[in-house]
Amino acid sequence: MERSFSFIFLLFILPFVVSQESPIKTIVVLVMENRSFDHMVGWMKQGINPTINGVTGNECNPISTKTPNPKSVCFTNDAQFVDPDPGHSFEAVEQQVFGSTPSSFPSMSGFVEQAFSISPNMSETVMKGFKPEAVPIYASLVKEFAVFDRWFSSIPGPTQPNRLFVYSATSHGSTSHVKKQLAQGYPQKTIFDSLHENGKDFGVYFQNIPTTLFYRNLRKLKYVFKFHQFDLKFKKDALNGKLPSLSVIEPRYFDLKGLPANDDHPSHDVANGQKLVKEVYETLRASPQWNETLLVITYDEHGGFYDHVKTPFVNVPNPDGNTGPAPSFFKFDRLGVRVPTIMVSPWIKKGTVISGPKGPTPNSEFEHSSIPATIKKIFNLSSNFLTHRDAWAGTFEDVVSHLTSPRTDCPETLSDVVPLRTTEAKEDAALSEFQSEVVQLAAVLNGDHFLSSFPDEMSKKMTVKEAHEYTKGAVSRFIRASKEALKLGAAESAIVDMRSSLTTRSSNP
Ligand SMILES: *[C@@H]1O[C@@H](CO)[C@@H](O)[C@@H](O)[C@H]1NC(C)=O
Ligand SMILES: *[C@@H]1O[C@H](CO)[C@@H](O)[C@H](O)[C@H]1NC(C)=O
Ligand SMILES: *[C@@H]1O[C@H](CO)[C@@H](O)[C@H](O)[C@H]1NC(C)=O
Ligand SMILES: *[C@@H]1O[C@H](CO)[C@@H](O)[C@H](O)[C@H]1NC(C)=O
Repeated sequence: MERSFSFIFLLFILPFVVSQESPIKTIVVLVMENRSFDHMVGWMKQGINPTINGVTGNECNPISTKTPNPKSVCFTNDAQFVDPDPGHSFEAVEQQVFGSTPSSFPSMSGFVEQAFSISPNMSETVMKGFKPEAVPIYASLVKEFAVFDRWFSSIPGPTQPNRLFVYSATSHGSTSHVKKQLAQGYPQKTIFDSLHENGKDFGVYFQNIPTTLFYRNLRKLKYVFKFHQFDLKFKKDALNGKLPSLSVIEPRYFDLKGLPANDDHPSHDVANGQKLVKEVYETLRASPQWNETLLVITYDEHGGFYDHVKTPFVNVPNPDGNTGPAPSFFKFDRLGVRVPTIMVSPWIKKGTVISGPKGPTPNSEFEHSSIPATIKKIFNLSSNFLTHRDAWAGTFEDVVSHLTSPRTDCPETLSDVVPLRTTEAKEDAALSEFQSEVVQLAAVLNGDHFLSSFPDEMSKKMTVKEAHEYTKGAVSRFIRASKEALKLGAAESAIVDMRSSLTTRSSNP
């Protein structure tokens, strides 16, 4: 009875809902690195908005999940500059979420134990969150706009697989960083391809290197004009009202003196991440496109930092039939740890807190695949969903549907940010795992991956500063050669092969 009633009701309202256009014409996405929700914004429950599902300080983890009556470490609000990097491989996250005793229930009890296995100090580090004053830009944005307190990373694993989900709703079976696959480029369709098919534009504003080039399709000649240097083009395009339908901002991944990394990856200073968010916000706020803009800020994964919300594990669909490698053969049927997600638009009511989505299934959640799912909806793309995962993920177009006109009281500037780190960037340091993957990508763009010593040996010897120089050179050569190849009449679907800089080969053998 109730079912048929809602059916009639739906029929009645459907034509109205479908013809209602979103006020949003530009979506700007910024994905930061490796921090959990509780670590970045959990304490805003106390200081800013009690309806946020954050922390109280009563969240504790035992030092061991195996021995009886172990000591425990509780969550505190004194997060500071963190060096080094807590564990966040697939196996480390298993232990953080489930503890050491075999279990299928995510007790979120193994963070301290897993960190303790790295170093005793680390176990305290992972149980620290920032006071709102220490992340003043997020404090302002959470007060003024929307925070999502139930948004998960797409898989319980590290950076690259999670980043791949953001624009393609799958990691094509990767649960870790698979060097060969990263070098070849991942083959799956992306939301960029869907936008392109529908005549919509996109742009990637990068600082060191566009990691979106880990998708093979994005290396095709037809997309070469979509890549822009953030410093040269982002402000200019925004001020001229020229931002495309989807603008992706990639942070600086290398930490240099005078040009500090701003991706928030430990040990990078989150104050620099705050400065980047401030710059992006103020730029959009001053743009003639402001009234049509939605800014989405999220984190690829939790970076090993504690979060108290149980990771969803019921009816999460495998995206595309791929499973992970031995020994886990992960079925992609669980989500990763909760991460901070903040959204900004003059169409968002002040102080909005959004928890779970309203569908499309009873078990749907917000996770990174919600981004392509919502882009498809807001721009009414006729392309199919990318995988089963974005078809399932909650969409967030609703966040801009509660006002009848854009707000005029949004701050034009945000507060200044004080550095948390007192020392200089360590530009002579060895590369982190993530940075060495970036160098690997650069090596492919440069054609150097065919040399036997490359890139494994070379990236082991490189300092951060050298890697930055190398990467910068490789990206600009690749882009220049791609433009040249187009001019010479190469097929749009070709990818430049830098072995000989002006020859091309088809990407569809
Ligand atoms: C967060 O995760 C990657 C790099 O260290 C992973 O390898 C993981 O190490 C961390 N993320 C980054 C960007 O470094
Ligand atoms: C969305 O696209 C369909 C065709 O694919 C069209 O019939 C419909 O009117 C469009 N809706 C809006 C709001 O533009
Ligand atoms: C642990 O902390 C102590 C005191 O802060 C410090 O001296 C020591 O170097 C740290 N050890 C590690 C492994 O970080
Ligand atoms: C945005 O909309 C508001 C309210 O209608 C208006 O006052 C303001 O001038 C608009 N801003 C821009 C940049 O168009």
